[in-house]
Amino acid sequence: MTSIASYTEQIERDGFACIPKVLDEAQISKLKEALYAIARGNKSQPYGLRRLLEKVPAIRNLCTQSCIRHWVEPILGENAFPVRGLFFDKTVNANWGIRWHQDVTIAVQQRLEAPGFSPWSQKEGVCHVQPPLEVLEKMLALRVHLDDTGADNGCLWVVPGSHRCGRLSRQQVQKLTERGNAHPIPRGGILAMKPLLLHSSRRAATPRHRRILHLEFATEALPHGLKWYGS
Ligand SMILES: O=C(O)CCC(=O)C(=O)O
Repeated sequence: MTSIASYTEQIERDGFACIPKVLDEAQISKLKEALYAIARGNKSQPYGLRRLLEKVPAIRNLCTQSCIRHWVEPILGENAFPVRGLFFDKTVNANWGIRWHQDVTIAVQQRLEAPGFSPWSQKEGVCHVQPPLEVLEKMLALRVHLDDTGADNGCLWVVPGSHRCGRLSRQQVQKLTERGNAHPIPRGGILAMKPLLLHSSRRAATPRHRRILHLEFATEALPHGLKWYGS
């Protein structure tokens, strides 16, 4: 059982924490059903989906439930709100790896020129931008695991404490990755992480489903008239 005191300490010190048992089998089945309902009509099952808060009411609803708020509010406070929902899977047909990186992009409703917000990009028709560090520092992501995720099927690798180093240069990233380690999470578990934590994931050696909901939370409105896309 993870205590809130040790959880908040870990998030502060390491930038992440693993919580093994959060959702039960019934919750997991409902979420999978809701996810695949929006993907029906696709020939193959999706390995990545965006805009989940808008497309899947069950996922927006999950963000309000006590099993999730329990891990969000001690870090961001009771005014925390979800701002982005993504889905990632790895399968035999979509066995991908992702290089070491920090999550430095947020989704907003509309492009407005604002100091410190740059560069801009579009993903699935939604405006994305890199905000100043202080915006990212006040965010938290919960990666909700719908399958057992181990070192053999593409679990997350992280560099503990790297979230405290600001935006990292390519050289810093290369040096820090020597300290990276893998974090298997069982089905129903959560890996909570700060966006600036250096992380990566490898192609699965034994490809099988590795379904993860990546839910991002913030706690403050954006400055200069910008608005979070998902709020
Ligand atoms: O789910 C993964 O394996 C990696 C996803 C990722 O790197 C990200 O969300 O930034």
